[in-house]
Amino acid sequence: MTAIIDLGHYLDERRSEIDAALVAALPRPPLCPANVADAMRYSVTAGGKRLRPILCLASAEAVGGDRRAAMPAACALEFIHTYSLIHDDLPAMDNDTLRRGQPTLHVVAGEGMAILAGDGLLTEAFALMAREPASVDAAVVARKLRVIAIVASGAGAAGMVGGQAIDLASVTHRNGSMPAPLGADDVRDMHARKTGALIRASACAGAVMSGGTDAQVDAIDRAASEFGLAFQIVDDVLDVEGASAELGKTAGKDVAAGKPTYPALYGLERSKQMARACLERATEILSSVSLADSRLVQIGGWIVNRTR
Ligand code: GRG
Repeated sequence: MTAIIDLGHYLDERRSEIDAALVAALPRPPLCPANVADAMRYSVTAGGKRLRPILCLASAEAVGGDRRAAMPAACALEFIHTYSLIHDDLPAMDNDTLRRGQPTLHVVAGEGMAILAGDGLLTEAFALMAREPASVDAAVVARKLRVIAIVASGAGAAGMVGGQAIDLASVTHRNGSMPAPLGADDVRDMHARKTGALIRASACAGAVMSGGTDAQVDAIDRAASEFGLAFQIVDDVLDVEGASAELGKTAGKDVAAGKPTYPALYGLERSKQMARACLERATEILSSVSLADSRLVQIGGWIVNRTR
């Protein structure tokens, strides 16, 4: 019980640090036009669990570093995540009208502005990581470059964008016909890219930026891969069991769209067991580098037990 209360307090504290840093990092006039600044701020400040930046900071702390060094990467990861949600909700993709409990950006600002706000957030993410923390120390510069490469591959065509491309092609062909359903391995690969890659990048970026050893970074990467899978399984379960009001997005959409989900492949109970098994594997991996007592394991528990 204490651990749960402690975790809640920890998450609230990190969330307020992150929220303040995100607002400070958003570009504003006269640097950029007010309309695109407003659109970016609308989606970034609409809420959200801040899972990716929290993971980034928790990894930095787990390896004994100063989490402030990881804050620019943490904000960059939330910018990238927010851009992906804005673009995913567009009529050309999932065509959704509710996100983070608010009307989606294209509903309030139009499709063109939503595309631009997403483009802006993606680009600003890399500008932020390149700029901050400002240092000429060769070790810090080398870590920043490594983090930029990690985030780029998590977000790019080998990662999130690639996963979204598989998802898009799994629903309808361009000629309107239905493609063959994805098998279990394809579903796993799609999710490992679409959701897992940015979660892995988040955890690794924090550990690298704070000077984690290669063994620590490797273990955190493998544990985060389990977290990513658990996150997706739980997301699919919540799509079936959750209510739109609590989720802040439209529940039941995956089933309605005939998407290949874990409950559809394995059933609800087996899916929940699979998510718990991911947490057990992640805990073992983190134990192997003496990180079982870090916040990371508790964050894994939060991912598996979340209700939104
Ligand atoms: C458009 C390139 C591009 C990629 C989109 C993230 C994504 C890829 C699509 C979102 C569709 C979706 C609902 C995926 C399931 C997992 C997921 C990323 C859920 C949303 O993340 P949360 O729950 O959201 O962390 P909050 O709002 O809490 O930050």
